[in-house]
Amino acid sequence: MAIEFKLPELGENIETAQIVKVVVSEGDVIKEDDIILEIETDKATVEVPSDISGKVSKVHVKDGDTAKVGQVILTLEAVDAKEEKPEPKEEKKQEVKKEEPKKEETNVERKEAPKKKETLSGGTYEFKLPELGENIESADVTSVLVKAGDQINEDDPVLEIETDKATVEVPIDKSGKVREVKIKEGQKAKVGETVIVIELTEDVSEEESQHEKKEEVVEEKKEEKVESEKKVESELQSIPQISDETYTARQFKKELPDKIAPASPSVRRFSREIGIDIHQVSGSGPGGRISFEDVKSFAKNLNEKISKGKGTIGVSAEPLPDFSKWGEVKREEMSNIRKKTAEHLSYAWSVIPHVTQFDKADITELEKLRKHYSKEVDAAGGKLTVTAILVKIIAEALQKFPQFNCSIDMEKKEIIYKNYFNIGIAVDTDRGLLVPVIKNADKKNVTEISIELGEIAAKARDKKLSLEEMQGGNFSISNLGGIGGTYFTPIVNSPEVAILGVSRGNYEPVYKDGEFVPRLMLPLSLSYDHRIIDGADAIRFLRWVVESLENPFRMLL
Ligand code: CAO
Repeated sequence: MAIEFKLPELGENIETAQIVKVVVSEGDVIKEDDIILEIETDKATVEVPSDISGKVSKVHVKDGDTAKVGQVILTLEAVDAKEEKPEPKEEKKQEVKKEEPKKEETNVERKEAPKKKETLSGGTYEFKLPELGENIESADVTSVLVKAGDQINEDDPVLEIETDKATVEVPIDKSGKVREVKIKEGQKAKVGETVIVIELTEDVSEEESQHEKKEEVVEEKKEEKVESEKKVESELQSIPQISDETYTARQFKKELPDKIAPASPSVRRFSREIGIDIHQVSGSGPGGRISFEDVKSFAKNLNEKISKGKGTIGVSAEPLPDFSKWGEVKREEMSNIRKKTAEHLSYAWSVIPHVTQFDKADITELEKLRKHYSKEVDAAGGKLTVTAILVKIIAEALQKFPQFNCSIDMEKKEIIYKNYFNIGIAVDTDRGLLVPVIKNADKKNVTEISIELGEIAAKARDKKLSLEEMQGGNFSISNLGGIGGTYFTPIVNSPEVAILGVSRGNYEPVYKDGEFVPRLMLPLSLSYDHRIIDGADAIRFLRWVVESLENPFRMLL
């Protein structure tokens, strides 16, 4: 009887795929899960395994064709189990191996291996529910994945369980034939309770197969390496698509079970979880078997290549057009300050989930005070400006709202609260933006801050700032009001968690006591890191700043 294999669903909105390689030929006998095609969609390159078994009587597509989802790819004739002799199978395997070296040790084949040996040690092994984590004593069995008579290998998942923390698959730690399953779906199993009894299989297969495959592996390794490097290169060419590719591959595997990579289920799962396509990983174990370490080192290398090659966070620079086509152009190397600013701000923008909160402060009264005390501050050698006053107000606010005076350590999942109050001031220079820091602003009065602000701004413009003077900031202020503007959205100066943008103070009609009166209003923009600061905290902080500008006496309370 003829059976048709059609191109399966490939994911949402994917209707066609390009056939990169047809791996089988007419006359081949294929089994369920054997790879038959390598295809490329606009999102990923993936292998297509068969979901049926039989002898290929007709291949309807060729390399380079475009096939539609649902299109007939192969016609197969059902074969008698006996007809599936080892000889042709071996031939086919070798052919396939030339194209796809890692296919040689599929799960299907691994499951067959012990059958060949059939060497039972005679011993039985009681598999007990392993430790599941601190304070977890039992788990609900949501699924039993094996039954009596099944041949299973070390690392095969045998149960799916649910604790109060997670749902996980439990892999077995020995190979053998299931004699008895002592637990049912829906039951509770205690840690240490015997859940499955197996008849142990002597693990001679590993050694033998290693010997058999040794020569093949050496040759295949070379091909595999070249293939894998090519894939990494192509991945680097299309970094923005990495997430798409991973997503599609995952979607795809939901429909077509992942039984291709020569790796244990736990390694495959780990690889999936960290977004690595296991087919790109070269295994260092016997027969190219992929270990946890192989996946980790692949991911590490990929990350290094990405950051070296691109200098940006996970986003490649788009190729530039030839601008000279449209007119005269001049290329100029970036200054060091510009390079650093570009890298630092790209990093902050990519990593920090930014939100900007706006508000306005009525600084009419403050302006009167500023003018009144200006001469005094002038005499002391400073200039009493709204920036200097804001430094003092922010130093006070940081003490009242400690989550604005911290940094986040995402690696350790910790928040670092600082018990000092250093404020960075963005200074506009002809070489670009510099952010010197006023240290311990909480311990200085407004006159001292005004003097220091004048000094560091002058040093910044005269290229006299030391590195030390630009380090250690907890919060930044960027005042563009001297130049103009209404509102803007400043970028948080990572690893700080918030920044105050100040725009130009202007007289506006404000409705007060039943009439419109002219008031000097200062627009403020507070950008913050939403990982650590919530919207409600942000507006409370900004309101406190606004009220302190409107009534400086408030700071003394
Ligand atoms: N609204 C209205 N007027 C303002 C103002 C505001 N928000 N901020 C400052 N001014 C006024 C000052 O009162 C001063 O006026 P007078 O000379 O009449 O007194 C004038 O503008 C210039 O002020 P200043 O710049 O000398 O002093 P400052 O302390 O307010 O600012 C500094 C110091 C270093 C912040 C500022 O010179 C500067 O470089 N600003 C640019 C910051 C920047 O580039 N940010 C962008 C970072 S992101 O790209």
